[in-house]
Amino acid sequence: MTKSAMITVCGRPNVGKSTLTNALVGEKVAIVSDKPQTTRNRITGIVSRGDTQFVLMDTPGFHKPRTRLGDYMVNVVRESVADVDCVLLLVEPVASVGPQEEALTVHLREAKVPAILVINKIDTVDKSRLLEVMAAYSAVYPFDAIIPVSAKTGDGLDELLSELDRYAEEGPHLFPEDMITDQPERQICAELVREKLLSCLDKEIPHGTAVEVSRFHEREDGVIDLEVTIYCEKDSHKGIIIGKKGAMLKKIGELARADLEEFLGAKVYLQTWVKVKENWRDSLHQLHNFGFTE
Ligand SMILES: Nc1nc2c(ncn2[C@@H]2O[C@H](COP(=O)(O)OP(=O)(O)OP(=O)(O)O)[C@@H](O)[C@H]2O)c(=O)[nH]1
Ligand SMILES: [Mg+2]
Repeated sequence: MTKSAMITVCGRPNVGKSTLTNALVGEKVAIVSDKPQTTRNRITGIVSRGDTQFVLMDTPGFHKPRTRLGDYMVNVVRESVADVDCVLLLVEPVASVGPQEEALTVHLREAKVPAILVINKIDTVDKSRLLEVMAAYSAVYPFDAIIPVSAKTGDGLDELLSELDRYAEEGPHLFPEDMITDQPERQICAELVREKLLSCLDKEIPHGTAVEVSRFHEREDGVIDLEVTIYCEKDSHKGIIIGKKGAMLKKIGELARADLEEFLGAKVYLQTWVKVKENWRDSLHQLHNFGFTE
């Protein structure tokens, strides 16, 4: 008999939700960076384990929004914690509950869903500190379980999956066995480019970028022609993204192309363009164009 479970991964920005999702899936379905607010949409990662299929939903980092894009992202989180079989609240291994976690527990209470506290990044702390972290969180919410993990090293992930098995219900699998995400190929390509913007650029600049695949064409010999447009918010940002004599854009393109070729399993001919769309993160019309609509 097959079983399945829908599981939402939520938590503050940068706590490792996408890293955990990728580690559980065993492949990269969500981009990762050391900057907060990397994920902007709900990303489905599918894990098939024995008879059970877990449909993981990676969500944007829960924060206090300052733009309409931020409003959208926070809404995605709110909607994603309702109507699932279990929610994972991912936290840093720190013995104090922050305002983001407080706010998320309010949503968990409202949604009346089972919730597991997942303490991530345990590779960065002494194990003896974990008891304090557990105590701090147990005081604010009655979690169904507490599981320390390291999404980076894989420590604790088997225990987590075994625990999640308890929330699976009998029924048909929602996705084919070999499927790992529901994102269209073009979107994954755009995200891979955005990941390089996040890793190569400083501070606010990558947060004001959006990436669109404007052309995806497979030649007869299998080479893929990919045209990608990078939107940014200011002329000055455009200059920085392009860099001196185009050096930065070249670096971003080279890094992205390597990932794109691996993902598509084909040789990629990549062309990148940079355009300015002022304040797009606050324009409902532009957000709609970039696919940030409910
Ligand atoms: N040491 C360590 N670093 C980790 C671990 N998990 C994630 N990281 C790092 O934490 C940073 C953020 O990881 P992400 O997976 O992008 O975090 P996120 O929660 O998805 O972030 P947003 O999408 O911005 O909300 C990256 O630099 C990861 O490499 C872990 O278990 N141990
Ligand atoms: Mg993420």
